[in-house]
Amino acid sequence: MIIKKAEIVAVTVKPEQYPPDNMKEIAFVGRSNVGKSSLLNLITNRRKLAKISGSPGKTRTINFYEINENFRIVDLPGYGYAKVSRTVKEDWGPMTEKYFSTRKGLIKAVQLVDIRHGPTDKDIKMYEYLKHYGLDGLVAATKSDKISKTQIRKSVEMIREVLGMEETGRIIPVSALKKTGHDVLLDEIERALGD
Ligand SMILES: Nc1nc2c(ncn2[C@@H]2O[C@H](COP(=O)(O)OP(=O)(O)OP(=O)(O)O)[C@@H](O)[C@H]2O)c(=O)[nH]1
Ligand SMILES: [Mg+2]
Repeated sequence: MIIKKAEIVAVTVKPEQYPPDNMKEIAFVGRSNVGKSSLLNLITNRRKLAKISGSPGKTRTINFYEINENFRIVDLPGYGYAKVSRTVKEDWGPMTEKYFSTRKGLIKAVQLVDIRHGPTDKDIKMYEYLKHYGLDGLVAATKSDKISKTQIRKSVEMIREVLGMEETGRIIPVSALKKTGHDVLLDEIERALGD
């Protein structure tokens, strides 16, 4: 897939603000700071489409990006960051739950897991949650530039085991820094959109 056009169409905190439910959507989920916004910029080849920051918890809204006027990528707020205020943490559950439980166009999630640390308890819970909605099976293992090729292979196996992923599931190492893995991920997204 070649991304010719990518634009942000909505920054939302509640369903009334969502764009019309008339396109297929792919959600990006993962803990805060795992690299969701960076990966979005990488696959769309737009350096500043999604805001990136050194301070975790940057994305606190549900952001909708329209791709090729054909489908949307939805950047969800990161979970599991201890230092955000309690109100922000309390908002996370209901806000994302609303999206997952009501969105008809949502067909697949890309769950991001840090390749160095593997899945946290919250990542495992998230994977279960995605399974519940039939959205599981696609994981991007982020920041692959931080470890060696051998370690990448081991980590991918470990992530598969810890998440209890099925044979058909895919784990794709990606690096926003080295700009690798996004082509494979895009192929998988294209496949999901075509199914
Ligand atoms: N080395 C390396 N650093 C990365 C990579 N991807 C992201 N980062 C860094 O990780 C930090 C967080 O990246 P973001 O893309 O903002 O992460 P996020 O998941 O969107 O974070 P929230 O919006 O807080 O949920 C930034 O400092 C990025 O520069 C990568 O592939 N390699
Ligand atoms: Mg972000």
